[in-house]
Amino acid sequence: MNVTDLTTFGWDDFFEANFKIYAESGYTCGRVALEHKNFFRLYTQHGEALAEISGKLRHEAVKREDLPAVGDWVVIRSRPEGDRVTIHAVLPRRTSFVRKIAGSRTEEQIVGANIDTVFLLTSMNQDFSVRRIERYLIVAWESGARPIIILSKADLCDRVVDRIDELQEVARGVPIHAISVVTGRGLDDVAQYFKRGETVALLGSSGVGKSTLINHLTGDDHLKVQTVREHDDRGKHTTTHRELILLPGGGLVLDTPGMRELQLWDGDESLQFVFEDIEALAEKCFFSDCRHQDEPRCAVREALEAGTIDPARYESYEKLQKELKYLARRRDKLSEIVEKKKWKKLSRQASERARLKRR
Ligand SMILES: Nc1nc2c(ncn2[C@@H]2O[C@H](COP(=O)(O)OP(=O)(O)OP(=O)(O)O)[C@@H](O)[C@H]2O)c(=O)[nH]1
Ligand SMILES: [Mg+2]
Ligand SMILES: [Zn+2]
Repeated sequence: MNVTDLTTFGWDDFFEANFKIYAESGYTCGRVALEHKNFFRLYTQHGEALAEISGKLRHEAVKREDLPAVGDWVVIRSRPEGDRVTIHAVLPRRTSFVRKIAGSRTEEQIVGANIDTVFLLTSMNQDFSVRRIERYLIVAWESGARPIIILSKADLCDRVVDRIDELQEVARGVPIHAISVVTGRGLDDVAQYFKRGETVALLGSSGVGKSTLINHLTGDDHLKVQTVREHDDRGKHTTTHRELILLPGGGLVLDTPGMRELQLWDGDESLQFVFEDIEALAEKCFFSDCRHQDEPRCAVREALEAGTIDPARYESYEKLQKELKYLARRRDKLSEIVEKKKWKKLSRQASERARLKRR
């Protein structure tokens, strides 16, 4: 059998060190490429494999994040029967891109694990939104991956330079690339981010061209793409699942379904970082707990009146701040519940063991 070096899929010393405790018991490793309803597709040393979660792992998991997500390195053992493998553990994540699930429930979703670089895509036609990019940047910084802003469909826009200027204000040093798969513009520039063993995730609304870019990189049309209806913000959601794809030139890329909303999960520090300009002003307010409403000598209000900060940007900052505060409260409640659940599980297991002993 042709044995592949796991570093092709991003394996390195970090994962090696965390795998040590399993190494002697005959376990091996794989990386989650795709999640189906009841099983996972993995990249392993011996090619692709289908995997199921062991009963023990499923039983012991108290939160969704305890279970494997796309991009995770998992500890596996092959089964004597059939060609499936069993997942016994998830190795610690180096980075994880987490959002709150869509809708009102407070639950996190791991969009991708162990991502090195995240492309935040926004197309240059009707999808273009500086405010959306601000939100994406917070989640990206929070994930631990390096964000890159990609403006797609440059061929459909005659104000490319203006758009880049507009974004530069909020990007705070994050590289911005305008690309087009039609004219080929910028494609060589983005090629630099695809390196052997490194993982790039593509995120953005439906129809911005994520799958099209990947098809261009792989040189085939493995992924389905579809024309978007003009002026229909519901889009069509062509891609329906997340998939980690190995590129012919080395490197891995994660295609994701378009997100209608990217809700924050956590990110106080990232908010401060993304809105450093406003945070710096707030420090100059006379009152240290200034709410920037009607307090005297408020540097933020002064800047807003003088026009040195964009009111729309300030509004977005306030909105995101509120969202994070609300989430922090919900999460506190949630962790209390999880803690209780964990105790219940543990004590149930203990009494079960005691019962078996007595028999
Ligand atoms: N003009 C132009 N069209 C593009 C470009 N890139 C992608 N498209 C078109 O945009 C449409 C949507 O592309 P997809 O790649 O399916 O978009 P996606 O981001 O994967 O969408 P979801 O899978 O729904 O999230 C297709 O018709 C593409 O041909 C580009 O650079 N220029
Ligand atoms: Mg797609
Ligand atoms: Zn103030």
